[in-house]
Amino acid sequence: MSTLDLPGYTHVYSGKVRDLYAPVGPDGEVVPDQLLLVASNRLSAYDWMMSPEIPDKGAVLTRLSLWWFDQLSDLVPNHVVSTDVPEAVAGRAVLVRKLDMLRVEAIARAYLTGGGLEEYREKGSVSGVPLPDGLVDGSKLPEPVFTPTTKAPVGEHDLPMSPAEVEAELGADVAAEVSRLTRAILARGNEIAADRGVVIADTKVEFGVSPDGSGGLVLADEVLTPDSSRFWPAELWEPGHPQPSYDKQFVRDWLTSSESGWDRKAGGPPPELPAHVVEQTRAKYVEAYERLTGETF
Ligand code: Q0Z
Repeated sequence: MSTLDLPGYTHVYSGKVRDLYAPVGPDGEVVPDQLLLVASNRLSAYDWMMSPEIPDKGAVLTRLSLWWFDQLSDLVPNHVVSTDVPEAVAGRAVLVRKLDMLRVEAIARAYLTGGGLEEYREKGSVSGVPLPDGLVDGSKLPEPVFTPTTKAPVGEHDLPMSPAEVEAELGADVAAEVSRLTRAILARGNEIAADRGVVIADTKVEFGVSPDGSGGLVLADEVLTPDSSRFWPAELWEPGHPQPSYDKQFVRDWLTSSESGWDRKAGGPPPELPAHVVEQTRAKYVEAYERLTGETF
């Protein structure tokens, strides 16, 4: 994958769509308390990496995350140190405080869909929280629900965690704080997004703590982006069926159309995206950024 040669940094880890580097000091030693978080232009759909990449995706998501960190700064401190980064990743990388990350994926849902909908249909509840009768795919929940999962290794799928499992992992006090903050972040996100034509159905956030044990939870990683959340165009929101995805709908529609020639169930890789699908998808990321922030990308 794209392990870039960044002056002053060494590659440490790559996820599906982001890369982590460690700064190297003048003595050649790794700087132990910082990381460079680089957002790539890679896109996944149906659990496959698409080719070609989506121009500007990494920059749009990085700018959106930074904007959200500001909007959320009265709720929770964040890991951002600086946006002064190497030229090769300018605009799509952030220097951050290296934290001890909690081993829980902190997810909250404000609308019912996906795994939450499956549990509701079976049990009338989501993550053990009882919900009113009559909800359907896309229904707005009375209030955001905390639905944590395990952090599975790359390639594996995360599994739901019960409240008892989260408490065993974090302790009761930290578990309660993670739940409260995750729900508050999604509620604030939707307060802002509601005026701007975007619905944030659910989101995954990551928290860490200072390795020296001082201070409380710190919001890390990316926040309230289309990669970490389900964004829906508000004008198309209609409970009762699966909602179109803000960012990936053109890709999914093309991949599942006869035009692509792809047989998803045959198990082979998807074909190269045509230029018009790449351009429409780039435009959706930019549109989400511009709607939410009110700024031009
Ligand atoms: C984030 C991830 C990947 C990008 C570790 N502030 C932090 N301190 C310590 N660790 C992290 C952070 Cl954000 C951290 N991730 C997820 C994986 C590229 C982000 F490959 N993993």
